[in-house]
Amino acid sequence: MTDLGIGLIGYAFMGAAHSQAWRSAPRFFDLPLNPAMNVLCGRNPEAVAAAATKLGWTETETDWRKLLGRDDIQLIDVCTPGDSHAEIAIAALEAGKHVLCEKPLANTVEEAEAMTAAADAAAAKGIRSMVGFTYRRVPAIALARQLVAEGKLGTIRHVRAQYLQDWIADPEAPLSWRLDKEKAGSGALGDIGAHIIDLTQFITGDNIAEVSGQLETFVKERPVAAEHSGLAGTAGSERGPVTVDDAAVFLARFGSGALGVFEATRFATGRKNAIRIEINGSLGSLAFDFEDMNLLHFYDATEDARTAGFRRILATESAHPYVGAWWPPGHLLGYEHGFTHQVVDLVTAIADEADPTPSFADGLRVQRVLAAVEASSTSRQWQEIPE
Ligand code: SOE
Repeated sequence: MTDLGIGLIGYAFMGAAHSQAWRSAPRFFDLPLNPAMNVLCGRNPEAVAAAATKLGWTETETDWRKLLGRDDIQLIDVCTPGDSHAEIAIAALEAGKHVLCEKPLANTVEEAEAMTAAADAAAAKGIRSMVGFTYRRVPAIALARQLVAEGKLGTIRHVRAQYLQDWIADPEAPLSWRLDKEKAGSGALGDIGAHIIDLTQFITGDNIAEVSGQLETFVKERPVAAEHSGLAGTAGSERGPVTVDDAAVFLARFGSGALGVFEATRFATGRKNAIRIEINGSLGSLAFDFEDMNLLHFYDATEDARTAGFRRILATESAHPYVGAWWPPGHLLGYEHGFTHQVVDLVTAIADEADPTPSFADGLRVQRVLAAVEASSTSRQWQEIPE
């Protein structure tokens, strides 16, 4: 089978998640190309070498530009903070490499536009790109999309979406790159709000047309982290400013007229990674919570009122999206499986010479919603999302 040589840039949380996906995808799914884990790239030579051994990469590089000239690399996987996404992804596409880029696509709309233009130019030459909104590939979420696309919910009226975490609720939790606007672009809004914007647009097949929102930074200074690698480092005695939002809330109106209520926060004490989505349509409703990610709740409003009620669907049957390649019914899947499914769909699209989704254009659409929420928070006015 033909190899698809992979060069992965970044080896912290996302680098590890993507590495396990590249490792596991060909072992559970029959892929049309063989992902070869050729090169892991990071700036610190010792640290990247140790990570490569642990995560299963053959070689390392310390300069990402070197990957672009290598004949054994056909795909660049970008797992760096947002401030380098545009530069790396555009250079890679121009060098003829397929690109998988972590979310949010970029730190600004301008960068996302330039990336989308580069992706379109590359697509004309058969070079593919995808943005890593992995939660689309949780089987229960993919099933939700199927049910909506089949018309089971009828006309969508309400979209309720929350992404709740609490990892910086403690004011003494140290600064990390995710709390630095230069590196991350925004805070809870772009890091986790971006996921629920993408998920609700994906499930409903509809785009957000306008928003009215508010951002808040509850803790404005924090201990400087000794090390800026993962979600948080080790606290030192020095303090520094938090330059991003801790929480974002917004109202939305979708193109179809459906109303949306969104909330993204890192201050929901007790909620670790609760992505909660509820959609109400004229014929029924769907509800999902990532902290119970194998379940999808479905209410069929056309059923006999005496016996109708929310049905708890355990999305672990081989008839459910992606599940057939894994375990028997009831043997649950986890966070990492979404990353594996992402790789499966990307590799399949490359082999089929098809454009994978979510595309950079989808990432740009999310970026425009993020920018509109920020603008609305400042102006205290509703903001339209340009098409
Ligand atoms: C940190 O808030 C984070 O890792 C996000 O960056 C991810 O996208 C999300 O999946 C989990 O939380």
